[in-house]
Amino acid sequence: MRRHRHQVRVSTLDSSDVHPAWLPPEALRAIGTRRTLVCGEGTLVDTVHAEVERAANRYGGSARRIAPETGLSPADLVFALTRELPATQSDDPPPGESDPAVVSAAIDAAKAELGAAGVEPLGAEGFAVTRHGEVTVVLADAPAGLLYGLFELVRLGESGFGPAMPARVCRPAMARRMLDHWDNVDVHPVMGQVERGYAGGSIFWRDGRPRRDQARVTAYARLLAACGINAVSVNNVNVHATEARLLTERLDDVAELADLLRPYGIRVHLAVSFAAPVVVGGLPTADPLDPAVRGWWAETTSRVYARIPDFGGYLVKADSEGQPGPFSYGRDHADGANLLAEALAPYGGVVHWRAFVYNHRQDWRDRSTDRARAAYDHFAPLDGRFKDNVIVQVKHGPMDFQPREPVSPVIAAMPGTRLAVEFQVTQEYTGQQKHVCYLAPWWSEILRFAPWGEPGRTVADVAAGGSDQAGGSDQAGGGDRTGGGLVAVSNVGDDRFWTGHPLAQANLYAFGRLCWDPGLRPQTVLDEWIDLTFDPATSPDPELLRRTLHEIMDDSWRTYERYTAPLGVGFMVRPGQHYGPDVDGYEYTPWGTYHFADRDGVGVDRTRATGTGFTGQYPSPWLQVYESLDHCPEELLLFFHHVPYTHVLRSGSTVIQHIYDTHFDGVREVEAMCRRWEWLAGLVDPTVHARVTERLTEQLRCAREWRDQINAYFHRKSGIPDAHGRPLH
Ligand code: GCW
Repeated sequence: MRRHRHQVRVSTLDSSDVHPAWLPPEALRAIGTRRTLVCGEGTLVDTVHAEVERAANRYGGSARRIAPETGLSPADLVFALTRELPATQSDDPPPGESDPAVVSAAIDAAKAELGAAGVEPLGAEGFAVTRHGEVTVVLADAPAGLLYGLFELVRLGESGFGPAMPARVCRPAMARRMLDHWDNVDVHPVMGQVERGYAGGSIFWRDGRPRRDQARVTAYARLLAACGINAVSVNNVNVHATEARLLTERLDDVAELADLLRPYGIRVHLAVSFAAPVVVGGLPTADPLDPAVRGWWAETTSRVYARIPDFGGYLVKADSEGQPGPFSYGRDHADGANLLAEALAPYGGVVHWRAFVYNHRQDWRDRSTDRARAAYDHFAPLDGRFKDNVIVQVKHGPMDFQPREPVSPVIAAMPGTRLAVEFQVTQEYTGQQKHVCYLAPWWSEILRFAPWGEPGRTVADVAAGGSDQAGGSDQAGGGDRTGGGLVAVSNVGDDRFWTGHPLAQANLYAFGRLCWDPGLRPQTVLDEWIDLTFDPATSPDPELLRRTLHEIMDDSWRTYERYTAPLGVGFMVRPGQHYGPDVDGYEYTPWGTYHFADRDGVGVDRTRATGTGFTGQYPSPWLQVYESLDHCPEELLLFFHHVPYTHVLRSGSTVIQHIYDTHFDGVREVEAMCRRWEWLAGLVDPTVHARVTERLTEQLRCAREWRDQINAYFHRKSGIPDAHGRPLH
């Protein structure tokens, strides 16, 4: 048998100045105290072994690597591949309760249990964890499953070794679970090293060069694997001159990152410029139908795969916010995406083609143009024309990662296309990692949304793909293709806490977990994160710690929503930086993000009857629900309707009074967060405590500013006083 014994580079990160996030050494304590056998071949099995060995060295257990034909030895934990189970040995076993025969019996029982339950095959990344006698067994069909099984055991801690441990079989809902870094190689004169980054510099790049902090990137890969991510795009979708060369002469820089991410099952993707044939290839055109252009992409892509055989594929932002695209050549986005897909297909690569295409130079005086319509108008007519390895990547909402938006109608409009849904873990419009804003409840709401009405296929089902036809409607489409999965913009930088705000780590963790299982409850995910990150078991008051973190974080997204733009109208942020209030900041600009407040009312009429017709992009029942003032969900009222300030909500309150009330409430909730956080002094790492305290101080200042500006603005516009006589300025 061929043996791979590469030295795996597992993190040597001991620099006490980088926070371990959800993988402090204690998270592996339960595993590290056990005797573990790891059976199997390949890089990812090497990683599992290295992880267990490191934990065993710290906590007194042992980690033995065995081949299927090697003899078993006494063990409490076994990792094995279903097709290469260690051979049973029963000749003359030494006595003892966990002798090799016991281990062997546990493996056999685990395998038999899988067979009886009819849960095989486990698939490329799935695994089973079972317990028989005194032995916990992790089985997988492929090495990646063992890696994810390891991290499942990390989450289980001691309970993974208890008599009551129920057998579990886990497979990811999404085949591709991806993070997009908006990291620049060169420091961009306006956007800096990381576009919309709120956690310092890039962990990959610095001042035009690779950063080469191997320990940091390895630690990152480990954290991502532990929450289930398996793909990373390493540069900004706005591809500038230097970054365009990552595809060609700077490919070695990408390969270095691929080498560091590979041991944790993460494939590298690259954002490329659609104009690459011109800007780096020296061709006169990037026309997707030009044979020389096709030849250039084929040749360039073959070089990429020669250097990085498991390269994931390309990510493209085309004809959007100044990025080049097929429109320059009179071609459409199917022509553009298929060009790259054709080059990637021989190697199994995919192209993520973003649907974020709109006119960012519109005339604000023109009330008929509606940015919310743009992605659907451009992409829905192209359904069925994309090659199989094109994934159209759609932002979850029709606008742009606002704290509240309806689900994008594109998600229901392209049954013949693989769709990926894009989230924003980086908090561009949700407090920029200065504000506590746990986003999992928001993402969970979106993933559970049924675009064709309930009961029926959900957004998560569309992203996962497959042949589930629960929607029952012809439009629900489906087929049996793998879906495009989930993608999110990363919130990580070179900050010592990774994410600037230490509590923003929970968003990164939660995104990975929801990709794996979109049905997880956000509070459960938060519990996992708290238990791993803060090790409440060693805290003097674990209950207070857990409860207080929940009180601060569970509802923090809704708190943020309360003190910012009201009732789904969006934006009202400072132009450019997107932080803090500026109610009219975008109102008379070309960006298409308006609220239309006047002395009588506020909101965007997107109805078919009297507005932009955007509601007509939804299938039933949402078309009717959103069209109707009576049925429209109130949190989206001003997204879909322009209403007078005196419009009465279902609560009985008027729109204007609702605006005042929610803004006072939101600030009160932030004040409560600040008090609660003080209780945790002494219960969490003092450096974490200090950083969060500093951020909360800013959050409170900013929330008050939002409250006062929004309330003053609407008071001045409407002339209507607060029913409770509070100061409106
Ligand atoms: O929300 C906008 C951001 C841009 C970003 C763009 C996009 C990378 O303000 O900074 O560009 O979205 O998603 O492409």
